Amino acid sequence: SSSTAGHHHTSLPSILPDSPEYQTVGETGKRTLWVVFVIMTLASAAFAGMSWTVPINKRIFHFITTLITIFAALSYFAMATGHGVAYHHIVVNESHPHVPDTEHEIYRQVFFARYIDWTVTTPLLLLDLCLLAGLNGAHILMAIIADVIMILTGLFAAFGAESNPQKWGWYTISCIAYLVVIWHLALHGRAMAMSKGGNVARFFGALAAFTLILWTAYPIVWGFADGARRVSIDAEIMCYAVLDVLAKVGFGAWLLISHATIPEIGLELGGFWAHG
Ligand code: RET
Repeated sequence: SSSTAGHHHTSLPSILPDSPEYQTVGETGKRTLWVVFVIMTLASAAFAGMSWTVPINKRIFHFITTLITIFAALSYFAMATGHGVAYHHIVVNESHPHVPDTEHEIYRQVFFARYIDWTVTTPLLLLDLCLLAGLNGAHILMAIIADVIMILTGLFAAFGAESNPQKWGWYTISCIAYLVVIWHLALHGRAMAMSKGGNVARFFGALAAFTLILWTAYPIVWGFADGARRVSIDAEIMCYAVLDVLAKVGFGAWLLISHATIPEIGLELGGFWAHG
């Protein structure tokens, strides 16, 4: 048998169905989840600490950015301790020459805690970028709603069947929603940031490009891991770990350090956030 869980039935006649294959987290994956939990916790403390160096009416980016790593720490704690994970049952039809087709069953772990995390943190990341650009409420709301649709349809794709359009249909819908998000950032966000000119325009361009490259890696990793099942659970965990640390901690550190050195950032936000 090609099954990884087949050690107990090697002597059974082949007329019996193949036993299911389990694709689950290993030691490396678990250790990676714990490491990222620690990184997110330390980053949350550091970002919160940085907020005390500026007056409260200038802390909106510190507030949003600290929340992003706090939510990530919660999500990684859940996953490291075995919460927020479910088995996705996949039935694959296999055809063989000379003998009847067989059905191969796979149970692959899906860490749905990620999608809960992303539903909250990707809108907050977008909010950071939109406020930096000085985008109006209407465009911010549209970008965030498209983003939430992207994540939730991605969650449905992760549990989608492969015998009908479910999985790749939801994936396609999610990618279209992602294009709507990019549209708002690249078109409206960029135009608003450019109209501010100078340091803010330059910094928005760099941070948005960094975001665009990192975010685009997520659907690619998903395609090889959840999608085509060519990547093990542990490798999937490691890919997302690197991306999450860069997209949340790298992004946040860059934003908050620049906030301290570029005085024009967030100059007009006082009225909305806090007076003083
Ligand atoms: C999925 C799969 C379906 C297609 C698309 C996806 C996009 C996900 C993105 C996630 C970004 C996550 C971040 C997390 C925190 O740091 C859901 C993977 C388009 C863009 C930035």
